[in-house]
Amino acid sequence: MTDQTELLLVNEFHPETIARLDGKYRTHKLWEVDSKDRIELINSLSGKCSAAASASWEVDPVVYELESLQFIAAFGVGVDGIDFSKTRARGIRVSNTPDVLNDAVADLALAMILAGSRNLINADAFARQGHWLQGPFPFGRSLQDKTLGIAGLGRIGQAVAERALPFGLNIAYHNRRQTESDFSYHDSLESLARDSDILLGILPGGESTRGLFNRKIFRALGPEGLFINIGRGSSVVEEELAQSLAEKEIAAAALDVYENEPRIPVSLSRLDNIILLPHIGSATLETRRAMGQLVIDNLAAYFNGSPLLTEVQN
Ligand code: NAP
Ligand code: 8YV
Repeated sequence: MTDQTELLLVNEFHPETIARLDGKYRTHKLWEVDSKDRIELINSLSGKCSAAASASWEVDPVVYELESLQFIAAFGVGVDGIDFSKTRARGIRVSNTPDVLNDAVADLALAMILAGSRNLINADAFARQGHWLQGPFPFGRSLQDKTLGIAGLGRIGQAVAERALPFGLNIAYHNRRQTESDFSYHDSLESLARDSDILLGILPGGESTRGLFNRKIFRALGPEGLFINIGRGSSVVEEELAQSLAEKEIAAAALDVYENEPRIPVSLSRLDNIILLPHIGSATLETRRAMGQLVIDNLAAYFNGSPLLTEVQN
């Protein structure tokens, strides 16, 4: 039976989870309301509704106009969509969905490493289009004894490293702080890039990582280097990546994330030495369901007055 607790749903982050929340709470769907009428909905919920659920990377700022808002349950681990200056100032608590997506994102990272090293997407087109009849496909690159540089050795970065070791890759990494791992630490991204054959970004978004992957880093990676980004698009200067790829300052790239999703710059999409994926790192049925369950469990904990399962400390 639906209880009468009011819940604001900010965007359609996962239809299956939304349907489960519809069955549990009195839900209000912000995205179904015209932008100009949203403030009216928000005002009508004032004093009655204290919780919202939203995609973690995208939150309509009108949500902060809800005076009684005390909790945002975010679907996703990267909380760059949350305005922490507002949540901090107002004591609004935030939860996210860490760890349950590590395996799916790390699996995709390995798929990108393999597809990039062996040029799989172009190989498929080559075979399909009959070019094989004119001669063999150009050689790819082996992984054994190469160095995978991980920018962001956190939960997902660690899962990528664990998968990469059996392929014979050496692991190096850069974080702001050295971890306890035995992997070789670089205190700058440029030094990591210089030491890497494959440079993989799995950094959060936000101001501290904005534009970190720029031409200087691509030049340090070098003409045989493969660049992969599965963290946030805002960490890459996309036009400089396009120039480095076009001028063969690096060999190839594979991206899952972009600065202005779902838009991908033409300067990137016209190149044939880049693999472009539509932000599918966590997009498996099982993982999205587990993320949804964590949103549901955090909301239940909030409404019961229990500790949140995965509160973001901000
Ligand atoms: P995490 O455990 O917090 O790891 C983030 C790592 O990045 C930490 O090791 C952190 O170390 C490092 N870092 C943060 N800011 C940095 C900076 N300015 N310079 C250098 N290193 C920095 O997070 P996670 O769970 O692994 O997730 C990482 C990110 O992946 C998320 O925030 C999200 O943006 C992205 N993601 C993408 C997908 C996808 O579908 N493509 C899916 C899930 C997550 P220090 O704090 O020591 O610097
Ligand atoms: C998205 C992600 O959240 O968790 C993250 O930070 O980038 C993804 O898992 C996902 O696209 C759902 O919005």
